[in-house]
Amino acid sequence: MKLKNTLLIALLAVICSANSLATQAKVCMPNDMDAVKPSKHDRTVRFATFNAFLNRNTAGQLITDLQDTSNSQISAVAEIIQRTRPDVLLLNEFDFDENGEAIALFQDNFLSLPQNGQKPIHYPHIYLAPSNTGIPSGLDFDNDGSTSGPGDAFGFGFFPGQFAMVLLSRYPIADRKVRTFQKFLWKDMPGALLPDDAETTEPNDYYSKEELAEFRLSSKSHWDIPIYINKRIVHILAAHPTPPVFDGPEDRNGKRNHDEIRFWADYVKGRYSSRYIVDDHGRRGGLNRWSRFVILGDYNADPNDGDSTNNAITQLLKNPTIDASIAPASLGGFEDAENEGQLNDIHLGNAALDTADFNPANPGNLRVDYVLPSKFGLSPVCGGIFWPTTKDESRYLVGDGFPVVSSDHHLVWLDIIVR
Ligand SMILES: [Ca+2]
Ligand SMILES: [Ca+2]
Ligand SMILES: [Ca+2]
Ligand SMILES: [Ca+2]
Repeated sequence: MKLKNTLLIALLAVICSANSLATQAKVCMPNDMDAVKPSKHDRTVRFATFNAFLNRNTAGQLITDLQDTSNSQISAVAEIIQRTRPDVLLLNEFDFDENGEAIALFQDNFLSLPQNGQKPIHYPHIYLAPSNTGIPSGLDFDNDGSTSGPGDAFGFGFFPGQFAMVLLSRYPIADRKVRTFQKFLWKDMPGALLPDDAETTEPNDYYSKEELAEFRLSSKSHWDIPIYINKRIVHILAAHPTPPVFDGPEDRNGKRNHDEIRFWADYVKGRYSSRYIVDDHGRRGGLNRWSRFVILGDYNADPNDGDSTNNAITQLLKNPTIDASIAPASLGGFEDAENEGQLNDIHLGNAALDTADFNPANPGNLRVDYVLPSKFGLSPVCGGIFWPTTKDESRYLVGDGFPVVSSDHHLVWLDIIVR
């Protein structure tokens, strides 16, 4: 309790200064990790995003691992979900297989079984689709002289579907109204931040004309998944933009990350902004202004720290159609940054808002995972980040970051009233 009080006082000081400077968002966190309680309001729906680190090094390995109900990492991921009990949950970094075998095994062998005495949870509605990761392009995107390898795939990956994503829902999914943007070409975004080869006078020519004719914007996929909640339609907008690092002075990944985020910013901003957008079935445009939506996912972009290009995430946090007024937070994230220091000490952002537990030497902990509702028709109530402190009973589910116990990211949730 003492530790919690000390932390809380320090945290409140940081929140007050952070609020006056960077964000106007209200910080919201669960006050007791041992009992994350579902909201009482009957129209309140819990939306969550979790980069669950359920990717593996080879195709099929995840399915093999999911057959072993004693797998400790997968059990820890499942227990976090059972404790937080989201109604709608996006999992990032969940390897894709066409038949949905992996997600069925995750449900049957883990979520449906009590983990350390937690109540099982069942998701009757699932959405999954192919991801650009690991699909060979046949081109030499990373300029290493060969056209095979993870850097030449449409999205970085060692096999098709690595690092993919899946949506789990207690509410029905309007399957036939789902739109995917897996194949949308980067060059078709007006004013795209196409990287430049500084050695030539031609602008934006890091990728050749032939490469740009094939280069897909989405490193995984972008999905608009409408779900029915109490006779309303809420569009889940799911994506996982590429990390803005692992590149050179041309900043190809930083620029792609920026534009992958911009895609949703334009998609929700109305007819003029979204008119260039085309889905995988050739239908044009984005959402109209009277649509309810919740953006979910790991966007690999922190509003204050890390290596984002042009402060990419502010395209969403300051978007006129998005309500970013409630920022989920945790005491555990605040404590971890205090304990590990290094780059965390010079970060500008409030460490209680961090969602990823990264190497303190570089880049430090970051806020990269988001649940962002529309202003129209939805009202965020409160939320949190599942990041228990060293004094919490459930600490064993998260560890210090490395080695990874459950994931290097933390589940983020937001309770939202659907009006
Ligand atoms: Ca290559
Ligand atoms: Ca050039
Ligand atoms: Ca931080
Ligand atoms: Ca850590």
